[in-house]
Amino acid sequence: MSDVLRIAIQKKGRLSEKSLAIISGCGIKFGSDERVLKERATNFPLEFLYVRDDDIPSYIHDGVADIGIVGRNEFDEQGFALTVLRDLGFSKCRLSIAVPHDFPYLGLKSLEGKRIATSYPNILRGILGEDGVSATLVEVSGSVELTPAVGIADAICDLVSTGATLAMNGLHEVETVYTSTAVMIGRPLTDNRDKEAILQRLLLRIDAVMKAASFKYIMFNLPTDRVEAVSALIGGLKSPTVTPLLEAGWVSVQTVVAEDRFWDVFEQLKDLGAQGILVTPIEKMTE
Ligand code: PRT
Ligand code: ZN
Repeated sequence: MSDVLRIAIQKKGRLSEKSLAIISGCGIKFGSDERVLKERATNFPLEFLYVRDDDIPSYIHDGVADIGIVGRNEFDEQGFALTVLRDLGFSKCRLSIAVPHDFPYLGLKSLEGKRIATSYPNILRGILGEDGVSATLVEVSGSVELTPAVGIADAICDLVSTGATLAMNGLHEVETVYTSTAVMIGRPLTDNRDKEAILQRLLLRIDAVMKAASFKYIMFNLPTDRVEAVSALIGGLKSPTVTPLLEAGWVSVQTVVAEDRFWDVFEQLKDLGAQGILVTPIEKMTE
């Protein structure tokens, strides 16, 4: 196989570290010299292009890169006909309407005829359009939070994660209109079977890494007569591995539990008499 798959990754910013962590979690090795703009993985046919996140969708569209990792917000705003290959779940944020404290906000209709500053005019236009609201969109590329204070907008529509920036600028978040996470996007590779095969290998690894991250492996000792109750509790997953202990009336149980249910399961296991509960992260996992 002679071809390489080219992936565009944000050079420096909120997406960079986690994008690279996912790829290296796939066992793919590469340097980490911040000055490099392009590099080749040493043990997988993958080439990295380090670019600004705004450029990623157009680079893929133009064939400069084959796939890339961007915020869904950027992808939807730019509107290129590309495919979302995977939702990677990190860099979670929301696009929200925020207004100065003296703005009487009662819903999107309150924005009728107002000036709204945003870096996401296409997404916002779509949302206002659905509600039949017509407003003047003031497109700015940064410091959106400043625009009401300097008198160029009545409200803003901007990305929020903690909300601290809005609060610092005297703005009040009144409505979330869109939510975003990092996504892996790509163009059709049907014209290149080698690249398509590399992509499928990469996606298989990414799926295993993401699946592993959403589960924990747990082991514990349990009175034998509680095995059924524990199986019911763990539910949804394949039956746990149950091994008899030397001590009569006790077994050792090994199973996986979804991360989001972990504490709930942990507490109930204790109530059911489980002892010596050991919990470990899982590195890779498949069906
Ligand atoms: O230089 P380059 O163009 O590559 O980077 P950039 O500065 O355009 O992007 P970057 O790194 O800031 O963001 C990349 C992506 O991260 C965005 O497209 C989103 O998908 C995602 N993301 C997640 C965020 C935030 N969280 C976020 N909080 N993008 C921006 N913000 C802003 C927010 O608007 C506010 O101004 O960060 C500030 C702090 O937010 P609070 O709410 O925590 O105070
Ligand atoms: Zn950017």
